[in-house]
Parts: sequence; structure tokens; C-alpha cells
Amino acid sequence: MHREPANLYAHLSAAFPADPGLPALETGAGESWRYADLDTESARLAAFLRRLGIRPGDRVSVQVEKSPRALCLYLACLRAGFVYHPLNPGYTAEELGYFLGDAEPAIVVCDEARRSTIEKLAATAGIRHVHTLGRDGGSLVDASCDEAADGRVESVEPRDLAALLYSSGTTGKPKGIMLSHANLLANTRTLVSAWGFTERDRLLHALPIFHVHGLFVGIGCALLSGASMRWLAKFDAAEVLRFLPECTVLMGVPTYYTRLLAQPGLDAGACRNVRLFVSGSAPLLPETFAEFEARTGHRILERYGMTETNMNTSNPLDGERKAGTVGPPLPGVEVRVVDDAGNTVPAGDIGRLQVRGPNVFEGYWRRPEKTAEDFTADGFFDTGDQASIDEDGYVAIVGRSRDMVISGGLNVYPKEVERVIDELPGVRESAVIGVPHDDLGEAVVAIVVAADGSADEARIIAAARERLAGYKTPKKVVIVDELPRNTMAKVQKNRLRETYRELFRRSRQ
Ligand code: MLC
Ligand code: AMP
Repeated sequence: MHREPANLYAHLSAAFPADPGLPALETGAGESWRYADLDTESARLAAFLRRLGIRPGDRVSVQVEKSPRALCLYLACLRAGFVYHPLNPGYTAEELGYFLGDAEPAIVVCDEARRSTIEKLAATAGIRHVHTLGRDGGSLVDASCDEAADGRVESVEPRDLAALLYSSGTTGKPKGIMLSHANLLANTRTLVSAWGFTERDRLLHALPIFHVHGLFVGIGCALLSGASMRWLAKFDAAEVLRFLPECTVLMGVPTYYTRLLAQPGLDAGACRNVRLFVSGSAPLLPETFAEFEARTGHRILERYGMTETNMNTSNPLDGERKAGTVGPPLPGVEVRVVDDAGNTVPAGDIGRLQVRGPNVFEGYWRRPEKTAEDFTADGFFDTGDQASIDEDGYVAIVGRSRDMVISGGLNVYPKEVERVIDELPGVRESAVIGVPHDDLGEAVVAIVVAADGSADEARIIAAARERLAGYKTPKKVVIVDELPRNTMAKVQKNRLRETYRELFRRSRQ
């Protein structure tokens, strides 16, 4: 019986344009990569990594700046059956040490500037191979340039892992999220169809590629439809505006849209070829939606996803896009809202959002007990998001049952930040919260009780930054005499959020 290949790369390459000379992407500097180049370069990298002894199922940890070569490395991992493990280039050595220890990769690929730090960490973790990869090459490119670019694509099982991405938790350490070839293929196919992607599309790709949004949603939709991309190394509103007129789709987090709105040149003319603006990863304010429509004539399509599930719901391509909602479930995805007893609540009521479908991950890396905790007996995954579903089946995300901050589309777990601050000299205790912020949606703020007079804002921020990535480091620290507690002695974060909700607004006046 004929079985379709399970390897995601086999599907991507089958969808490449008939003419492999067509561009897959062009960078902001005008460097062009044809589909044939992606295929050849990823084949060479895969061949070299195999020769190093990397085997299917081995993790390949990658902490590099965004570049076309980094995309080729991702494709190389897919085609060879390696598990791609991307890391935010902003992680500190301490953060990296944890990820490498937990993922136990066979190789780490990093930027040249980080090589010596990573080599030390790799030695401690018993990782044999460290290579570099940058925009202009690196040891991985040098070593693989003579490899034969054979067309080999590893045969994998649908549930074999394609990628390992980490997300933190309210307690404990970050957990690896295991995504299979079948997860990614199912979701990418669904999105290509739901959002009407074709070879004629040109995606303005400005998202980072170490998260689901830029990596699987952006790259996935473009490559599985044979479209092309304008590939920007990072989001810069002026650059995005410069390239917008030649593009048909933009994907971004809400901060991208608020920053674009601050550009005087954003108008209908700049968007003349755009057919779709997608927003996700954090709530899009209805005001941003309305302002964007007034300025450009476009109703932003908001969708909802998470690393564990890829995309779950989406406002329709054709049909009503309701501001403040993330749309109905995507085809093949089931969603329900339940109360604390696990019973489905009536339309309009708020409860916990659960999802089931081929997009939902295979479980947490080496944590079967945590995986079991987060799935119901009938196979739904509990997202930890609070939501309601209206009469038309549109989902609205109204809150989170997890203590989590989303800053510029990046998740921050207060516990992780509190742990670092509490260890600083002069600090008795701290509570970390998210405070409304016009640019980032929410900004990380630490409310700190000093143990003596030595604690001050600048010192705490500088010391925390040494151990935490920049996006997790508090933007402000407020020193107080004590934290509000309830009768159970638990810190009342709701009261703190209320007290400080105008913190950034006030400070700008
Ligand atoms: C960077 N910094 C941030 C930050 N990003 N601080 C708070 N929140 C953020 N999101 C810090 C840096 O560490 C640095 O601090 C300083 O800000 C300036 O860095 P920068 O690189 O110049 O920042 P900027 O270009 O302004 O970046 C902001 C941003 C970027 C919003 C453009 O963060 C971004 O592209 N976010 C998208 C994230 C994303 O892809 N999310 C999808 C997750 S997937 P220092 O101290 O180092 O100087 C997901 C599932 C789903 O959630 O549904 O999609
Ligand atoms: P991550 O763990 O980085 O994958 O982030 C996933 C979380 O981002 C979800 O659980 C939601 O809380 C949030 N999220 C993603 N998309 C949206 C959206 N459109 N609106 C509100 N929250 C969102």
C-alpha cells in the first residue's frame, strides 16, 4: 500500500516551484536564495552532520542570529531526521547551560562570538561537537562545502520528532516541547489552505525563527506553497514599511502593528499589494485593530496558538473577522471551554480552554508525569488560557490561569525572575508582574521588598540582566515596605497589577 512520506521536508520540497531557479527569499540587503539553493545547501549540511555521526533522533541545538543559512540548517535537520532545537540568541550562559543539559544535543551550532562560552558549556555537558554558523558562513559551512548535495531525505515515522522547543512553567524549570513531523505537517497544511497561500504570495518575514510563529507558521506557509519571502533579520518598522509594497502577507505580534501605526508612511498605498495581515502570540487590542483598519483599510486577521499546539484557532480569510476574538477553531482542531470540574460551559461563559487535534504536541521531553497532568482522559490538552466561545463559535482569550507575562510576544514566567531577584544581596523578597505597556503589550515589573538600604532599581536591573535574557529582565523595579498578602499569606498579584497598572503611562507624562 502506498503511504505518503512522513518527513516534513519531503512535503516542503514537493511543493517547491517547478522552476527551482525561482527565489525562495531575498534578504533586506538584496541577497537572493533560490529554491535550488535551499535544497542544495540543506543537503550539504545534512550530509556533513551525518558524517560527524549525528543520527536521526539526535538533537541539534542552534543559537544563531537569523539568516538564510540558519533556515538551511533547520531544513537540513528536517531532511536528515535530526531534532531541531532552536534557542533565542539573547539567552545568557546560565540559561543556555540549563537547555543544553536538558536537551542533551549531539552538537551545538552558535555564532562565532559565542563560540568560547558554548565550548565551555558543551564540555561540561559532555557534548562533543560545537560549530559556528553566521550570516557569512562559519565552520559548519566551511566543513560542509565539499559534501555531495545528494537528494536524500530520511524516512521517518509520523510521530518522530522534528523539533524541540522550550517553554517555561509557573513552577520549576523550562520544559522541552516535542513536536513531530506529523504535528508540523498537519498544522502547516491547514494554515496554507485556511489563509489561501499560493506560489504568487510574498511573505514579509520579520519574525525571529527560534519560535513557532516565525519558524513553523511563517516559513512553513511560505515553503509549503512555493511562495517567496522578503527576509528581514529582525523587525524594524521603517524597514518593514519599505518592503511592504512588494509583499502580499505580513505576520507579526501585536507590537509590530502598534510600531507600524507609529510610522507616518503607513497608509493604504503602502499596503496596495498586501492581501493579508496576521497577528498572534499575544492579544491584539481592539483599538489597534480599529486604528489599523482606519489607516490601511485592512482588518488584521488574529489567530491563536501556542508552542505546544501550533495554531488552534483563526479568524476567517473570507468572512467576519471579529476584533477581540481569535476566531473559530481551524479545520481538524477541536476546542472546548470547561469549568474546574471539567464540564463544558455554555456559550459565552468563561473557563479553561482545551484543545485536541493532530497539531497538538507529543508531550514534554522526558517528563511523562507533566505530560499526563496536562492532558485529559479523552485526549484534550489543557492550554492554561481562560477563554469563552460565542454563539458563532468564535473564541476569545480573556486571561490566563498560569502566572505568565507576554512582553512583545515573548513569554516570561514571573517565578523565574523572582528566583533571580530574591537571591540578590539587599533583597528580602519580590513579586514580578506584567504591567500594561503601549509598545510591548505588557512589560515585566518587579515589586521588591528590600532587606536593607542597599537595594536600588538600577543595581537590581543590572544584576538580574547578568543572569537573565533582556526580555525577561524587569523594565522597572519598585521598592516597597511589604507585599500585599491574603489570609493564606499568598502574595496578591492582582492587587499589585491594579496598583501599578498606570506605571508606564504615568512615567511618560
Ligand atoms: C527584546 N527586548 C525585549 C523584547 N525583545 N524586552 C521586552 N520584551 C521583548 N519582546 C530587549 C532586548 O533584550 C534588549 O535588551 C532591548 O529590548 C532591545 O533589543 P532589540 O532586539 O533592539 O528589541 P526590539 O527590536 O525592540 O524587539 C522587540 C520585538 C521582538 C517585539 C520586535 O521582541 C520580537 O520580534 N518579538 C516577537 C517574538 C515572537 O516571535 N513571538 C512568537 C512566540 S511563538 P538588552 O538588555 O539586551 O539591551 C508563540 C505562539 C504563537 O507565542 O501563538 O505564535
Ligand atoms: P508560547 O508558550 O510562547 O507558545 O505562548 C503561547 C501563549 O500565547 C498562549 O497560551 C496564549 O496565552 C498566548 N497567545 C497566543 N496567541 C494569542 C492571541 N492571539 N491572543 C491572546 N493570547 C495569545
